[in-house]
Amino acid sequence: MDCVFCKIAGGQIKSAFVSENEDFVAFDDINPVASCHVLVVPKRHIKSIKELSGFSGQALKNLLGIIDTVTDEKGVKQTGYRVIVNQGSDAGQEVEHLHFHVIGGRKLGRLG
Ligand code: DGP
Repeated sequence: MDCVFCKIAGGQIKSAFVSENEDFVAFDDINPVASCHVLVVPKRHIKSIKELSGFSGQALKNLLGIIDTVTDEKGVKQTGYRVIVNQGSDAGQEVEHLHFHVIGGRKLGRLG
């Protein structure tokens, strides 16, 4: 499958991971909008947030756990951060492999 996030998660494209666990990898966004802009990506190819219902309880815990680790690593855990999923064309989703943007390190504007 020609999916850039599968290749990063699988190591075919070399990337420094901010964190990794059984189900997810986290790496810096190539086009950051803040000093902390990390993408949390499932290792398994999952197209969209609509498929998240197929995750086990442990995988969901691992999702929250890796977000917690990333925000700690990036020093935004106390100051605040935003977790965003762009779903579909109106939201501007570019990569069709589910990913959570973890953004922080500055005052963030209103959503919309
Ligand atoms: P979205 O619009 O939610 O689909 O955001 C996709 C994000 O993925 C965008 O902020 C740029 C990032 N991105 C795309 N290709 C690569 C890549 O090859 N490496 C990294 N690190 N980030 C990428």
